[in-house]
Amino acid sequence: NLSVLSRAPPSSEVMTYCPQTSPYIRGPIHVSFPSGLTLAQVQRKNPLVVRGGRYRPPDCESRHRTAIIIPHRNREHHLKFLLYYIHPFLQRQQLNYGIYIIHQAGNYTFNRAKLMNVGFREAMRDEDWDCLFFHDVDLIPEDDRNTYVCDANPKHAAIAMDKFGYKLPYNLYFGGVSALTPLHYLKMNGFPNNYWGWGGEDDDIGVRVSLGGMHITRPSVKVGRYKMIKHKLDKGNDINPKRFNMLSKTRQSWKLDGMNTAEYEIISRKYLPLYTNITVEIGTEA
Ligand code: UD2
Ligand code: MN
Repeated sequence: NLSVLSRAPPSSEVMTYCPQTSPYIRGPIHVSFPSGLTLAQVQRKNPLVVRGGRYRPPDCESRHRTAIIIPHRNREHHLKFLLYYIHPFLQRQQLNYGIYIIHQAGNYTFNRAKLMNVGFREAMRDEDWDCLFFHDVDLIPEDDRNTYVCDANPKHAAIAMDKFGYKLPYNLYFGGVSALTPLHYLKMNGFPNNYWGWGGEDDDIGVRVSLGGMHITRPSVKVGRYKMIKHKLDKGNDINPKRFNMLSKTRQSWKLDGMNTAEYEIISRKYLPLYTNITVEIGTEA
């Protein structure tokens, strides 16, 4: 009897999907930076977050699997505040999620974009994520209607930041926080590996989106709001003087440099209570 064979299993065996729109979304978030906050406190406030900074809704099957990839070195004070805000934020969105800190080993010049390539490959080893959020450590989302799920095209989520007067600084801007599916990422050959130091890599990534045959989508200015924790340029992340010259060549270089050529050595992989820490040796400029 076909009708019996094709019947769905009894509902006690499968959790039903979460609603399309989470009932826990609240809208604007008041962001402040409480002094004396500790990671132990953040942990206590997030009892359902498990080893490696992973979470799934307890009462329904999430429709989305999102990995947050955060390039990092020497910003523990920012990381603490990001974790404090981002865990409850993602839980209110009923996501199945994981947080990855990609920590650059050593003191050589910082390379944000290459760390993202490491994060992409290493996160995909853990789970078949359907969306990756590439996220600066110092950006705190100010509205939970800014959902951390992917669109049909690469999404630039940090459209409105306090440091730019809550306006998009220029149309091709792709810095801060962006979201791509694994397919998007591979279509644009990931991010460049050769931008050492501050600047340029975000614009290169923006150009790769269109070279990969895609376009940038964004949430509304009302929702895509972020506060950047104030800071100075880090030691070891001097402004890259070659950035304009390199940017003029992205069209020639994007297929020769990117995810297909990212070489690195994993120093350690630790599944900590609030995040997975991947410490990586990414080498030096050629
Ligand atoms: C802008 C962009 C950023 C990137 C950068 C140029 C914004 C909000 N963000 O950030 O996406 O394009 O310009 O490279 O406009 N980091 C460390 N340790 C370091 C240095 C950097 O962890 O020593 C990480 C950290 O996640 C940080 C990110 O790299 O948020 C970007 O560096 P930044 O915050 O110094 O640069 P910023 O704010 O000008
Ligand atoms: Mn910053």
